[in-house]
Amino acid sequence: MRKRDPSQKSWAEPWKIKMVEPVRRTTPEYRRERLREAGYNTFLLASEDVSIDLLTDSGTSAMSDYQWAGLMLGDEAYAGSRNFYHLEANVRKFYGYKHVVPTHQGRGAEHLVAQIYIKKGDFVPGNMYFTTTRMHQELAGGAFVDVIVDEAHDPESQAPFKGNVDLQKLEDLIKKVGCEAIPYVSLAATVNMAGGQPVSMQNARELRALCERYAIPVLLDATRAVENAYFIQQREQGYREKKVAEILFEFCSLTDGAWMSAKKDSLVNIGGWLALNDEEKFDAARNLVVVYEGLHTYGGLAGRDMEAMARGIEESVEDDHIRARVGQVEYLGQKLLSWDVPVVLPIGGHAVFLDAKRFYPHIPRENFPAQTLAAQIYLEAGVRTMERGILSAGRDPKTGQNRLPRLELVRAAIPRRVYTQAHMDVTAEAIEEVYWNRKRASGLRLIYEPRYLRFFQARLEPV
Ligand code: PLI
Repeated sequence: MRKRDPSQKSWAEPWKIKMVEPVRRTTPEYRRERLREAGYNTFLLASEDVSIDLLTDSGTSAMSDYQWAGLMLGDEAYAGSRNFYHLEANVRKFYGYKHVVPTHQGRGAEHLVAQIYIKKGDFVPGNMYFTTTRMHQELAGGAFVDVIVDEAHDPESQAPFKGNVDLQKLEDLIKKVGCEAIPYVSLAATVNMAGGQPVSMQNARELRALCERYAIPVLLDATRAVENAYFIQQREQGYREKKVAEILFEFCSLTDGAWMSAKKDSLVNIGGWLALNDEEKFDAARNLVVVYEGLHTYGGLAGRDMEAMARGIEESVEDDHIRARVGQVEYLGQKLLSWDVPVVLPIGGHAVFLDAKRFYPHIPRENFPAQTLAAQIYLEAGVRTMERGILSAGRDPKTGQNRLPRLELVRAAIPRRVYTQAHMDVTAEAIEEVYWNRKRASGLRLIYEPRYLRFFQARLEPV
């Protein structure tokens, strides 16, 4: 009997569509006007003026019928909602941590973690910064120190685990500042700003051993840890036969706690949590959450939201789901690669990242090549993407100077279970056309810059 090689077989999404939402199409003239009004910042466009929205994979996923059914079972008690206990049980079961505090979203948990662990003058090493994570570390009096492997800053490196921590860099920092000045290691898996790149199990294990020697906790940004587990299954020796759920559990067991934006992996439109194994730190978190989010059994969420999150966790770790999710991102990335469009390699878990430095070598960094590219992609086809370069990096709080990250990227993030391959085709074709006409683009300059996380609300104009 003739059989296809399993590695050559197509995959299909393990779901079918039950409800649809119309997408509006617009003309280039219309978009040019909207872009100008939005100060050339894709965050300031109205969603209704966007045809394919790849701004973010955060809170933009489609929930399943199982999750929607869960919304109807919301127990909206102020205290002790049954949905909280379901959420707590699933965080324990799938992530393995002892104690759980819900928060309204990821940055709510980042705020608590930073306030509880960091004291003024501390250093927080991490595998590349993330905007809100670093902001909360700085607001708590800490200074973020990048200890990711060098390959992470090289968009052309094809290393399979570009999210890994460089243990030498970390140990050098520990020796320089002393372990008392390091409240925890901030480990993200996958690493968003590096292009959705994963951390290997081996690296996490070695990190754990190093930190144990110096009694430094390892805290995980678990926002896309399921995607990270999928990459371990695909790329790391010894994990091919393991389920993603098992790999996730093992990975988390190498850390002391985690914060979560459930708006990504967990397939909900709002929600997050903080989970800690340490009793005392948990007690502090349970106390502080009352001040900023809500009682420790709802943390700023409705009971129904916690139910959707509990159910989303179960669905997120299914092997078929995660294969299709990352597979769709890979599909878009490979298409662009086959047309020689410069993208970050390897293709990440949640998004395809375009390398704006290679796209627009003639646009100087101070004229925001990546912001310019995001604007051009919207103009071309109504596809919304996001800058991840010098604008997102912001200014050094001490010197006030622009931070200059090596990476100057545009992110096309794919919401989960929302778009079809045809949407990916249209997106790829639009980006290719922008690439054909790349020499005609000129940069942008800032005309308004907010104090915090400037990329969200900055306004620009063409130079
Ligand atoms: O947007 P929040 O507050 O639910 O989560 C903050 C957050 C924390 N860590 C990581 C790795 C993130 O990616 C993250 C949020 N990311 C957004 C909004 C994004 O568009 O990637």
